[in-house]
Amino acid sequence: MKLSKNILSAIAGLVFLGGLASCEEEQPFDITTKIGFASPSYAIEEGQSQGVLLYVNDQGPKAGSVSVEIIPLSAEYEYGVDFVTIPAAVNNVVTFDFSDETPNFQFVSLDDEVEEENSTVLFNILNEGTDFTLGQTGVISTQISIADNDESTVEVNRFYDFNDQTEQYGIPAEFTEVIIDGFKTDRGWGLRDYGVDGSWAVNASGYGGDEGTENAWLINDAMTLSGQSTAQISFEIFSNYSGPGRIKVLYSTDYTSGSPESATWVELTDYDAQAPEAGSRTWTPINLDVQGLNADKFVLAFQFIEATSSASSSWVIDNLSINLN
Ligand SMILES: [Ca+2]
Ligand SMILES: [Ca+2]
Ligand SMILES: [Ca+2]
Repeated sequence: MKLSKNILSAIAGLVFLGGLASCEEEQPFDITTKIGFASPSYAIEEGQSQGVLLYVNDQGPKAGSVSVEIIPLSAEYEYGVDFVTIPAAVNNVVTFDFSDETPNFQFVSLDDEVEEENSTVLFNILNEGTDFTLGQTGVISTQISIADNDESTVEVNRFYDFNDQTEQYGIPAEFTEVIIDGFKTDRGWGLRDYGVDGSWAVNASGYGGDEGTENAWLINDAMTLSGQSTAQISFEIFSNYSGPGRIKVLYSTDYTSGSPESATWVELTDYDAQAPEAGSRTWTPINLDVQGLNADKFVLAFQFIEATSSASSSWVIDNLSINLN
């Protein structure tokens, strides 16, 4: 009997130890209410908004104030310019009332038209201003990556000083001359050494030769547009002789080849206000601006009109720059 009593005691002891062990397994649970972010990261596109969700590791309803610090990883990424939060942040800290109904604040990326690097913004839950105990390392921080959504607008430049174009009366490389049917064909455009400081340049003349009137186009090869929406055109112009004959500056986004009359052209009438008088013999800078291009290509042209075989003016163009961006 004594032995069996000892065995019973031992069994009771084991049961007791087993009970202790199961109590100890429950001990790691921390009864302190902690708050953290629900996701370690988000990815959005510029112009989109994202709810930044928090959670509390406790059953049942919980409410309290939460303060979150906003840290853009680029100094150029600014509150109020590139993003805002709802509720609004003060000194890059957003404070809001967390509850089961509103477990998040809102991050709103502001859209712009600037091509830029993708941006990242970090968020840290702050001890100060937060009614909850902070969660484990990792969940007190989250981040949003914001992808830029603007097209690349590479700047494209062309410049012609014509100084390596020395074929007398020739048409410069990357240009085509087209004379409209019925007009004078023996003059028009041609390379001459009438340019700035006696350099080579392209000259429009109707003087001499056959009877008739000029309608001669000098058309630059098309420039491909890939998102560029503006063009800046500059050149220097000089006029000999004071008779009839003038230049028009135009561009097209649908000209392919052949007669320019089959395409749509926009005349840059700002040229007329800047152009020198016929026969003034002074180099004059011209600066023209085109906005709001939305096309696949840009074609610049000069049209020489109204000059006749006798006593007409001529016009020299040098240092032509075309800049798209
Ligand atoms: Ca944009
Ligand atoms: Ca942008
Ligand atoms: Ca030149």
